[in-house]
Amino acid sequence: MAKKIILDCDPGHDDAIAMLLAHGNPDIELLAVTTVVGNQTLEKVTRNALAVARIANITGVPFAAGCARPLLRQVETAPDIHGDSGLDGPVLPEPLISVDARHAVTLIIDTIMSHPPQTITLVPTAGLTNIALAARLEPRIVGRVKEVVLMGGGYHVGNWSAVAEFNIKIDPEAAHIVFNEKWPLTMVGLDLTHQALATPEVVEKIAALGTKPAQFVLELLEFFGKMYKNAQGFEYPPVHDPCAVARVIDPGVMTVRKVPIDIELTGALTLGMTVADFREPAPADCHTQVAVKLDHARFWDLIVDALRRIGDVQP
Ligand SMILES: [Ca+2]
Repeated sequence: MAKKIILDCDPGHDDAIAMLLAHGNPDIELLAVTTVVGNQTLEKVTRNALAVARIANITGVPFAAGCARPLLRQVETAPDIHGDSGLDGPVLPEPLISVDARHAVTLIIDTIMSHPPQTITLVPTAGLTNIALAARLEPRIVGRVKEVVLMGGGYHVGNWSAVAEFNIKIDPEAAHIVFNEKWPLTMVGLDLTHQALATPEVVEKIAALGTKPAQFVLELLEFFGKMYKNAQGFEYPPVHDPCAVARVIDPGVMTVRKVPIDIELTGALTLGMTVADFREPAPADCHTQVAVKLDHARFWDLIVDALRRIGDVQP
């Protein structure tokens, strides 16, 4: 039976690839795509999500726009990585679908409450504003979702400060809510995603597909790679967000460790740090785990396979 997910995202180059993986993989049923301010403004990332839907011919899936700002903090976006549009590089088509009338938080709650318990996995790949508000507005979702598998954080490394990762740092209070709710939570952080590099070998495999969606991914990776080299000195770009989707599809694609994790809210230098406690043994009631080691070949095979199945879409 396909695994049902809600993808909460801020496309974003790697979010776009996460969408394609979720859509193209036969073991995933994409129930909803929700957007939140992050890599760019809410308006831009929502438009990008709808454009990606057209590129991959994603139909029958509701898309909803969520929060336009973090709970407490001012909006911070990442044009140095994702450009002015949030998805610079490829020419984006005009979307063919429009957003659901509901707020993303309402759509998330409605979707979880209308399905049997323990059947839906939440996959956030952006700031956690929508997810935090959903948990506060309808606390029953916490016991109802199967698990949360999110891209964010890093237990040994940051990218938006020395110790904090972008998705957590832009809305640390929301992250604090999400990490402290008692749902099973897997953090797919930078420690893992920095292993998901789009190497020339990977790019070659995607190019060999010769389809329009594959060409779209190549153009995303080209821009993303250039920005990552300039902004953070990466030889090849780390493709973060699809790692969380891949974990849901094939848990064996990465190894994890069960460790308590909390979010730093008061540190003068460490705001937004995901503090993971690796002391043994982990407490019996520990509900969080971190991804540690990626099987690089197995991960990229999933992406290539999803693109192959999507095929050559005629938008
Ligand atoms: Ca993202």
